[in-house]
Amino acid sequence: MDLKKEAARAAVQFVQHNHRIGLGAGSTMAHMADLLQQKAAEGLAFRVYTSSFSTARLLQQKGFAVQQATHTSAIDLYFDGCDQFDAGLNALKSGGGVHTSEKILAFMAGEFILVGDESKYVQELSTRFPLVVEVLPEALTYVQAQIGRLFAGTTSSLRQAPQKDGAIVTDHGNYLLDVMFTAWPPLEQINPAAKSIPGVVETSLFFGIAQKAVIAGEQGVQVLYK
Ligand code: ABF
Repeated sequence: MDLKKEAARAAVQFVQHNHRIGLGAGSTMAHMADLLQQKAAEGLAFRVYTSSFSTARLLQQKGFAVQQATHTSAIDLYFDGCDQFDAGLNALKSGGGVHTSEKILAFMAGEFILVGDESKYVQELSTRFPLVVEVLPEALTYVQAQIGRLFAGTTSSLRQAPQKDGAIVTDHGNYLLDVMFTAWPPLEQINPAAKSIPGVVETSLFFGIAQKAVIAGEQGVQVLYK
């Protein structure tokens, strides 16, 4: 059984007529796109937005006219996967490096709903995932030094694209710093501290944003509320 698909199947039930729906990136969202196509075929009317180029292409292939987030200040629901989330629905979303666009839509949404298999749900976020910081290229070295000062004991590295033999550049033309912690400081302190550094665009810690999480496990599907 594909648990991510089962979670997506349960999550798509929250979509109502004329909703403005946002989708993030990743394989769980690919399942959401499939299931939304079925909902549309059954006559449900809704508009779709996305933070991810790859999800946009997928949605367009399924016949959706993907709306540009630029032209709206609010959407109804934002669905996204994550690397991990904790009991407070605080999430690390560092995989795709598209967290800046994801966080914009997550804040624009009336409800941000995390979707994934049960492995994503942990009591405490693990430090095996980095805090990913999107950085303006001109500030790279400065931000890296400041992060080392603000977060003692961390190590940070510029995310590389091996196949291109260089640094990864985000959709916004910025760099990504993967910051590894040995232990998380109080989560609520991380974003205010990181974003106080000039040149930091956004971090991959989604603290206190999600209202719901839909997770699927061998025992079935659960909806968790903050
Ligand atoms: C993106 O996809 C990232 O924020 C997150 O790390 C990843 C989750 O992927 P999957 O749904 O394939 O587990 O949302």
